[in-house]
Amino acid sequence: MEGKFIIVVVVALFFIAFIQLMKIYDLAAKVRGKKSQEVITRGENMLMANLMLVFMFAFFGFTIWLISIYGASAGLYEAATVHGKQIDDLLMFNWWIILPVFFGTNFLLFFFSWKYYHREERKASYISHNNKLELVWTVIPAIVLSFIVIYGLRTWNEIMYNKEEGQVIEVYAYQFGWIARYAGSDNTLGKADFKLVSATNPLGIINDSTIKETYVEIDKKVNQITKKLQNSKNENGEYLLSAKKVSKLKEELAKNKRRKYRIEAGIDRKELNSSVYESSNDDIQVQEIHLVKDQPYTFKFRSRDVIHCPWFPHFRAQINAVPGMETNFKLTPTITTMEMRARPDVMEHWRNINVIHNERKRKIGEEEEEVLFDYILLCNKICGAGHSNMQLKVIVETQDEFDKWIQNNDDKKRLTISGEEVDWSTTKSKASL
Ligand SMILES: [Cu+2]
Repeated sequence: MEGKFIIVVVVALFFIAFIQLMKIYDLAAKVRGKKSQEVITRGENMLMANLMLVFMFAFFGFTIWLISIYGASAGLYEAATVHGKQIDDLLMFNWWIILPVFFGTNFLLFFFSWKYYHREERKASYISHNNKLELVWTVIPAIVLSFIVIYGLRTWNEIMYNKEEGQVIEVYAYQFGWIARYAGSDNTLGKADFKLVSATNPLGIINDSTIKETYVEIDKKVNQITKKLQNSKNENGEYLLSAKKVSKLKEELAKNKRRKYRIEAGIDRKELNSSVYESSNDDIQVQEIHLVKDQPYTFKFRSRDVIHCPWFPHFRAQINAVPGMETNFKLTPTITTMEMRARPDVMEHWRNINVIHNERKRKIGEEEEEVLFDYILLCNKICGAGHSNMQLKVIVETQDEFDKWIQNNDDKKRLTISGEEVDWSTTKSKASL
């Protein structure tokens, strides 16, 4: 940290010194009256031309170095989904077109600047128009671009309009975390409504009991505020509280009443015991996502507050979670967590991560440990102060391992939301799929 700071200071000072030197040089030249600034010598032009070439080589070298370090892939390691491979192929296809064009055009740009630098005796030829040239630089890019666009569009359609539904899993985003919900044996998620979201019903699931609970909660608040207002009156019926406080309490009261009214207006009572709402009975809320290898899944995303961006980097899957609407993404994982951990490139990467991790642990006097690779769900949209906390572990496993996990309901039904422990038993859900 300190070292980096010193480097920044030194570089900044160097630039300031350089600018000051240039100023002095300029002044000195003026004093000497040797030449005005407009006269540029052949030597100076040549120097500029050569610097163009130097810059070109540095630019190319830096680009190649970056590619060698970060690779050309769309994410870490081999894509772990069926469509992920398609996305990586698409990206590689683009690279193979972009890189030759990048090197070719930049070479021409700098090479011509070098070759045709200004010389007194030389005169540039004047060409006002050339149809052939226009045709070449219009038609060739158009053909190449249409290849890129058609291939991209085809891949997009295959990924987004894939008919296979598979298991449905909902991912609910909030500031700052995720809740996942399996659709259960009927593979249909129970309806949910933002207006019913509470500490015990974080997804806002609609059913008789959650509505009742919410009403109890609202009534309690209404009673509290009403009592508070009544108790603060004197014998003449005047409030002892400040006018500001009274209007705030009244506002709060109206808000709670309005919430109840909205819930009542928004939920069709006739439908309440129909299958639409009963499908929530077998939904399972979890704190990590378990997936079975080679099985198709449909992820449905909702957001409670702001736009989040669910991102599975190893699956090459990302889509926004937008408040007030549902988005979805279909994917089929192809590599289990265990298989991924055993891959040589992954092992080497994590060996390095462990070296850094344990160095830090030693520094703060903590015991060393081995951290292992895991798939992860991240938020890829800066959504507030706790954005970086939005992580959810994802495990890809065999059917047997998954069955064992889903049937054991201790570790998956409890979950902490902003520090409070939530008891999931109050939200209706059965343990088995
Ligand atoms: Cu977020």
